Amino acid sequence: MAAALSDLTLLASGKVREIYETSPGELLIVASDRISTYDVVHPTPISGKGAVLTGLSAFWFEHTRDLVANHMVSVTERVPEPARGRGMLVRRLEMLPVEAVVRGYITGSGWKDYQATGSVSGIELPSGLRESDRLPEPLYTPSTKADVGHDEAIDFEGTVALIGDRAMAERVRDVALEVYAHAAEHARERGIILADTKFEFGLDHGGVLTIGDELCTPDSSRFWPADGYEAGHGQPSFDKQFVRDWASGTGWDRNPPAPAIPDEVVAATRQKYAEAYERITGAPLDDWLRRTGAA
Ligand code: PZK
Repeated sequence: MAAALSDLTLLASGKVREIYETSPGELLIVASDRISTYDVVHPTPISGKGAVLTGLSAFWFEHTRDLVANHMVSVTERVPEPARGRGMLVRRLEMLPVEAVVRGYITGSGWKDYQATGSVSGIELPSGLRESDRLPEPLYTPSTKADVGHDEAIDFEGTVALIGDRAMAERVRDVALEVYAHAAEHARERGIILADTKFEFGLDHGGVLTIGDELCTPDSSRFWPADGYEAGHGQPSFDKQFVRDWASGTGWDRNPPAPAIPDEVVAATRQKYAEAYERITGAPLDDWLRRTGAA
């Protein structure tokens, strides 16, 4: 295993994560400490954020293994030293070309679509819903995977066409709804509303449907504090609200470059990420850092 990440082949790079090729059939996903608001990455890292995201994904992969196979191989053995705590070795999959989005609450683009058309992803909804309302039941609202820019909403038939196998598209939908229901109930019992989330699936070498990417993290999902939840307006973000509030107050126009974040906002935000980890897993973040050799 490489001692430095720069010795590995970079396969893909997102705003706040990288994915490297390691051994044949395996990849290393590394969550960075970078943070974005309004889709722009700030120059200031939030130390511990990458560990929280990887630790939460590992927790959910362990806790949903009876619902669906997943790509996690190791967060300890063979993770290169510079990525410890933030890195996850995963099985290489043949990724399916859809984002499997599930919404339990109506917000963001779902709220926009509902206001314009009364439906979301081709599903008609009752009239009179307010922004951030809990939906009568969680909705599967898939989208395409755009290489650049924003993903485009599609309906279930759109996923059948993209996946090319109706039974597989049905399993993706059904598993996404099951995993969301499980995770949202768990989070809600611990004071966090998992408003919506995005899953990515692939097929393993034997064609078995397998969940990949990150799982129910604050970067792939909306985490809202359950305390103070109230429909009728947008909700604060559990993790990013201090940065958003501070950034709005600076007069930043939300175009790149994003401003550097002051120390007190970094410290408060780091605390919120640790709190999210601790609420969801029931264990101190330090346990994760020690288990993975990051501390
Ligand atoms: C894969 N991405 C998106 C994730 C990034 C980009 N298990 C897998 N097998 C094959 N490919 C992927 C995965 C996963 N997960 C996922 N790109 C390729 C992505 C993380 C960081 F920069």
